[in-house]
Amino acid sequence: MSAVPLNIDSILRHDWQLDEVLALFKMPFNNLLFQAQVVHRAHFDPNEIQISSLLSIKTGSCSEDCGYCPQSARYDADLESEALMPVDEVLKSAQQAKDQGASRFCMGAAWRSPKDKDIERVVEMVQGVKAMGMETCVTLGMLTDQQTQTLKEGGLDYYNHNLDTSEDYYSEVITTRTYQDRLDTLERVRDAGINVCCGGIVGMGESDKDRANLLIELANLPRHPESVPINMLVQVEGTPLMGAEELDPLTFIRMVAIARILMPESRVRLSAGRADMSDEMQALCFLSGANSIFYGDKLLTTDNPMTNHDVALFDRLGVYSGGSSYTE
Ligand code: SAM
Ligand code: DTB
Ligand code: SF4
Repeated sequence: MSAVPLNIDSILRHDWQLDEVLALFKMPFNNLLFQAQVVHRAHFDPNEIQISSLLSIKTGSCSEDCGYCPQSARYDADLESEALMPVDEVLKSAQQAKDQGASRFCMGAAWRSPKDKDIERVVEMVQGVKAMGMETCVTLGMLTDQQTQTLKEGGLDYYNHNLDTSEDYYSEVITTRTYQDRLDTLERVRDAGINVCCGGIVGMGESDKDRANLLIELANLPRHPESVPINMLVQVEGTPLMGAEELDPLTFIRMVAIARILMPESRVRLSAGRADMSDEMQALCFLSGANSIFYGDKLLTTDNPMTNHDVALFDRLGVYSGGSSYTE
């Protein structure tokens, strides 16, 4: 029935091969979802979803050329740039996120890489958010060893840094830093003992082979990322990827299911793009093993579903928020 033997005691594998992952992309949809759900239930409460809220702490004017991103200075995306926010404003926003039920607060900055003095302020933010009883995540671009260490000592729980796509397709989307640059930052974060949040974007014109290779790259890291965000491209006017061919929603759902099968113990996060998904599509993503979301009316610069809509959806599906910690 299945291309990969069902093994719910799953020893975590780090040796996935392209042919077996491509076979998952081609297998009957019902079989794939069943397999993903079996793996999911062996490792998680199937009705519990972790929720994080996002805040853009430094917006726009980024020197990189990521073809999907409205924050690149190279594109004209009708975005107001903002310098690094003061700590007290960030903490106000974190308190609101906590009051709305988020268990983790993720702070994102439009940098290629931060300056050392930026890190000092980010550490103050991390400490303030932790003092409120929430987990912390930041995404700041490429890091040096010293910056990574400073963030770890400041108490940071997670670092988000995405591979975005396969190594082969990467240069179609980004030319200003390499795939290896990203892998180097991920290794620093892992070695410093910070939880890794790493995933990618689907819907940028890539093939199933690229999607499979991205998931293989993630699963074959020495340790699986604790959090794997699967973003559906948010097409933004002015960016090169505006007008990319619309993705078949079933392909996105397959991506989520295969991420679950390859990385059984990771939180698979249904990330950007939910505002363009039907409730039924999101329900199928949860059935496929997605068990975390970004919650709050905004992602970094683009719209997310309204919180009252998400509350109603959780209620209709009988799912609840919880399960924050992935402590060492
Ligand atoms: N500048 C840092 C970096 O690139 O690592 C951190 C912020 S960056 C906005 C974080 C991630 O957001 C990107 O790696 C990408 O995966 C995702 N992202 C950005 N724009 C997106 C879009 N239009 N649609 C979907 N995901 C997007
Ligand atoms: C991730 O993988 N997705 C989030 C988070 N990590 C930082 C960001 C999505 C950004 C979508 C475009 C925007 O709102 O600017
Ligand atoms: Fe800059 Fe990050 Fe956007 Fe790339 S994804 S342009 S690095 S903010």
